[in-house]
Amino acid sequence: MKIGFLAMSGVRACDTELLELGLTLPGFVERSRQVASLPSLGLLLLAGATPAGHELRYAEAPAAGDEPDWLFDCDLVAISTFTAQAREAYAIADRLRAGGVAVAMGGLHVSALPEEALAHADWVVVGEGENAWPELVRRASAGERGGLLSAADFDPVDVERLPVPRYDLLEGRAYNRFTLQTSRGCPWRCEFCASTVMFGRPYRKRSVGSVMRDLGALRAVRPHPFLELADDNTFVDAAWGVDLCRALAPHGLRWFTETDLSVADHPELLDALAASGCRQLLIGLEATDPRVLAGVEPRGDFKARRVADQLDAVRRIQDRGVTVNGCFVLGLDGQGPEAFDAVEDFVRRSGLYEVQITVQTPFPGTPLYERLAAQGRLTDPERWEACTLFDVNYAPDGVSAAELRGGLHDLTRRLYAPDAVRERRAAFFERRRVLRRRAARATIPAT
Ligand code: B12
Repeated sequence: MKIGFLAMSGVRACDTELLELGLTLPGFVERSRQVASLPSLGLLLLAGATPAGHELRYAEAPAAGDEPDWLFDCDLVAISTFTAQAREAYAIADRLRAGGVAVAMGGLHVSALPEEALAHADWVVVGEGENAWPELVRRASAGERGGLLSAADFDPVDVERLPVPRYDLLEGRAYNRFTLQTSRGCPWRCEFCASTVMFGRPYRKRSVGSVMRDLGALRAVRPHPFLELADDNTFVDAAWGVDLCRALAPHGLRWFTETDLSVADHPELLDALAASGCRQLLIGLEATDPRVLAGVEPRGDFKARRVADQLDAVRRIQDRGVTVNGCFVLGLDGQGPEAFDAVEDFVRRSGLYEVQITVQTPFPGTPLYERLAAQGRLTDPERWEACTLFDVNYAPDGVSAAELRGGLHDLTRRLYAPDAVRERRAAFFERRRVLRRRAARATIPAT
């Protein structure tokens, strides 16, 4: 069969005022540019898991209508999508099917809402695709017309036996960054997390050797990639983290990942990170008030417990030369209008190099979605295009929806204004210079 793999690409927001701000504020635009062109690791893995004998091709569509014509010559097209672009992906699927092409859909959104997706796709896969996909391909090539497959009906995905992602299918396309996975899931259970819905149970890390295998496959086609690890929480195991960094170091790459604040508790890991080319850690601080964070992570109240150390932990990491992108969620329950200033104040005091502010977003399948639905607080329950992390689609309880939107705009202006961005960066580099001078003086032997 001719099999096409189609990812929805790009970043999204519906709020036009925020979009206009985004176009003018450099700090905001920069991260969007960095991530907007990430390839779909999920689809590259599925391509790697496809039984031999089929012709494979990969594509990306920023919106419905932008899908390439050659997809219509395929026998089967696998579409991956997140919630914000689910409706656009459905529109493409409808068109492909009208053109006689069989469509399979998977990913976070359709895993939460398989029945919805079945109205637009012949095949829908719930959960991780590596073991279900080869069976789907076998059935489709044997003439079966479609159906619902669930990862739960197959062997659990063993992260030590993941297929090699088919980075070669990306051909010459331009990307700022390339994704690679070192682990799946996260031990924490944050109520709003849309990612652990898929990979969360249990947390699984790969051996460093198998990660290096994938890096080899990537470097065979892109010798000097900037890596973005597509993990949920990379450094759950600090000792393993040190091994990973030591294996990455000789490659001379630059890389970025997401992890939690406990990374700052391990000096050896921090040294290894810096030496390995890690440029930035994205860390969900979420809020600065422990009362607001109480219960957000129900397993160990991790987020609330770490508040007292947030400031110092950011400094410990950045003092090693690795920048931190501190992420804050606005509109959490119990968060009043004081939260906006509190974030700005924290950013200034901590010296955070980078900051990301988003609004709490009830993604389908998350405990947050269920709770807000039960409380009657979802204002647009199925307006999936508003699930962007930048649009307000529920009734917050500490401020009104309008105040939340206004506060987000205002804080965006303050945090991403050219001067604010310049000052943050200058402060980081100035501190690095000071620390380096101090270290150099300490190593000069006394005469
Ligand atoms: C890389 C990434 C991106 C890339 C995606 C590139 C691409 N086209 O795939 C870019 C930068 C484009 C992106 C954009 C956005 N993202 Co994003 N992104 C991620 C990130 C960091 C990693 C995703 C990843 O690679 N996972 C690893 C792969 C292996 O998993 P996977 O894709 O889920 O694939 C597996 C299964 O889902 C399944 N599968 C997937 N597709 C298919 C298809 C078929 C046919 C089958 C059988 C199986 C199958 O099999 C795969 C292997 O097991 C996650 C956070 C995280 N840590 O996971 C957020 C995340 C996925 N993003 C999120 C969001 C909100 C967005 C944006 C809306 C942000 C915005 N405002 O624009 C946009 C959405 C735009 C869009 N394209 O739909 C949310 C999604 C929640 C949700 N339910 O939608 C996440 C979880 C982060 C979060 N904060 O909650 N993102």
